[in-house]
Amino acid sequence: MGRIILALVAVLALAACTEQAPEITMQEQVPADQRTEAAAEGEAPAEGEAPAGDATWVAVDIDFESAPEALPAGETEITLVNNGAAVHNVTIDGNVIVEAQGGQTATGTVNLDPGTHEYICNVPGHEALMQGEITVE
Ligand SMILES: [Cu+2]
Repeated sequence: MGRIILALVAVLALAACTEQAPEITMQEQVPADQRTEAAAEGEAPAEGEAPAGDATWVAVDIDFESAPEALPAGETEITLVNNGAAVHNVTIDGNVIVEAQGGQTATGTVNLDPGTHEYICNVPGHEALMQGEITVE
């Protein structure tokens, strides 16, 4: 009889112990401001693209990919973006205004009267494909 009572006491004691087992709570949430994210960088215009509305010619081999259709009268700075490998230039009314080596960008200044002006690239062999007109007002 004495052994049974001892055994019962032992079982009760065990049960009491397991009821007091500590609770373990995992807290793995990371605050939003501590998450690692790639730093946002300012977006520069893609290289080789003409800014909209600018007096910019974009040359390739062998063509003017884009060119302004109109320019203001008076002194204007123009930009030649040369995305080709060959040298190209912008020649307006027979005057070379700006020339850029392959892969380069250059600027030049022109003073235009109102009216229609012809532009070409006067590098030998280019004019047939690299020419157009701009309206100056
Ligand atoms: Cu050219």
